[in-house]
Amino acid sequence: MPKGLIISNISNVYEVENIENNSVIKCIPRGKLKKDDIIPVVGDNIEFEFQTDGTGVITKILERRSYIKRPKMSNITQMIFVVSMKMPKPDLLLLNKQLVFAEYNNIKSVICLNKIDLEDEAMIDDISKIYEKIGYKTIKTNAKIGEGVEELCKCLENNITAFSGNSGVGKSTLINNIFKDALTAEGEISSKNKRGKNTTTSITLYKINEKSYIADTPGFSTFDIYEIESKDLSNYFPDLSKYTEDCEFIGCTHIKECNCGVKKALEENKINIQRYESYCKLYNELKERELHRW
Ligand SMILES: Nc1nc2c(ncn2[C@@H]2O[C@H](COP(=O)(O)OP(=O)(O)OP(=O)(O)O)[C@@H](O)[C@H]2O)c(=O)[nH]1
Ligand SMILES: [Mg+2]
Ligand SMILES: [Zn+2]
Repeated sequence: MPKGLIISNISNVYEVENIENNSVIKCIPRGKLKKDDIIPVVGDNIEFEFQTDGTGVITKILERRSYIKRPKMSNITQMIFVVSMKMPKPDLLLLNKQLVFAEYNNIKSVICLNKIDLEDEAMIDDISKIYEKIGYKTIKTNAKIGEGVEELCKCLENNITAFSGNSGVGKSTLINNIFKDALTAEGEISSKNKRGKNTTTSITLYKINEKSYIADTPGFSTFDIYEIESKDLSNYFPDLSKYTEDCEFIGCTHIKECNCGVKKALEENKINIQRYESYCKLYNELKERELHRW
């Protein structure tokens, strides 16, 4: 049975890259798949059967390494969180939420600070340092002229990478630049990956080389971390979780308790205040939802 990778999906039609020869086949899922409630998504490795008209039928979804619900995608190994330095201004609460999401889903994070041409270097460095200190890789880019794109390309190797960030931060511009880079090296990608300038509305995987793909995804504004229980949230803030063993109370929320290791570290400037505030805000959001569940 031929094997393939789902690279795009519009309603019931899936574009599948045939592993054997890289050709792209339009497929529909076999009816049975739906009854079992396993619906194929972009990123799925699948088995398919050819039909007489050259299209295919998806017969099996192979085991997923990771699965995210919104946007629906599987097997992502890395996320690049694009933050615009200006227009729109940096949304660090969203970034922190996205980093939690990636930690929770076991996906590697890279932070891309874009539109560096529009902001002071010192301001950009401040943000970069906060996240580098926690252990996140940050890359500074000016997508408009391709500055920093080479560094970005390096971390794409052997990954299925999804780009995420608010509308207008520059995801599509970055991805177009990455393809310009790949294009000069390999020439043929262009026609397969014709891309418009418009706001992205569906998920598509673009192939960079044999083992590397990138996904341009529509606005992730509804970034969903509600599966996480409030009591576990600090586990996904590596800069906070370092200090939770110093908390006096078991089940310390690090918000109101005294003798809290996290709050002590905050007072000693070992934790960035903006990160801590995001933690509190997200904690309260999760707690609120938990209360309304009953
Ligand atoms: N000055 C400057 N402008 C940029 C930069 N990167 C992107 N832009 C501009 O910002 C605007 C939005 O860029 P897009 O790449 O469409 O943003 P996007 O993140 O794909 O947006 P959505 O598809 O709506 O989610 C465009 O007008 C780009 O030309 C940059 O580094 N510097
Ligand atoms: Mg876009
Ligand atoms: Zn605590």
